[in-house]
Amino acid sequence: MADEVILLSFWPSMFGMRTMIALKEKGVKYEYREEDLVNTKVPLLLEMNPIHKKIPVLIHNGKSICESIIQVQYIDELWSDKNPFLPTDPYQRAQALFWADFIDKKDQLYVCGRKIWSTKGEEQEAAKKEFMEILKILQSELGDKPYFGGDKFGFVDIVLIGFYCWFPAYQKFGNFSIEPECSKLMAWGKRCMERESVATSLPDPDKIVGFVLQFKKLYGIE
Ligand code: GS8
Repeated sequence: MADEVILLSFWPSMFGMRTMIALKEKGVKYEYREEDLVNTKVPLLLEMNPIHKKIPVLIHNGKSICESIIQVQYIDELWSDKNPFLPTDPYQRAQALFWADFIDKKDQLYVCGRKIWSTKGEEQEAAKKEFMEILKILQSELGDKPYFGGDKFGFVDIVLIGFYCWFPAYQKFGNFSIEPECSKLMAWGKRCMERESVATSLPDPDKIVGFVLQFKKLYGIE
């Protein structure tokens, strides 16, 4: 029997993009269901992710897997014959998991990015500073390698790349520029965008800018 794979997500979500890229890298056929997070959450989302009630949710043959990093790891383990994301060497594997955890630790990159477009003054300045510090740490981990794991697009790339299409929005609403201090990281983003799985999963950055504008208006954020 063929696998039934459903992805509940929301198009601007960098977390949902991870799972989508992972499924595409493995060539897994799946049904995409867009969730309306602004209005009412559908019962299926609440049933499949009763703890966090968040997207993305991966539903594989009726069973749910929650949290994007765990989904990417699950996809890698289940469809292990094609394009492995995590290295097999235990030390390298631990390193990849460390960096994935670093990116999401206390939601740091996500929360700083959100503060950049939703706050002003001191709070916004602090968020921009922290955001750039995180990016610089990530850039130094990337070093001169084409991808975080070396020559091949892998786990950490999948975890981080969704933020790349948000960069123009962060820059516009935060009135700053990432490129001067993080040109290697920007080049990495461009490189990842050459992959079909990434190019077809990341929305147009202008669309993200439009989404943020709409969101700010809806919630009365100046
Ligand atoms: C984060 C998911 C998340 O924040 C993961 O899967 O990696 N750690 C989780 N999802 C958001 C949408 S992305 O902005 C979400 O579902 N929010 C709805 C809500 O909070 O009610």
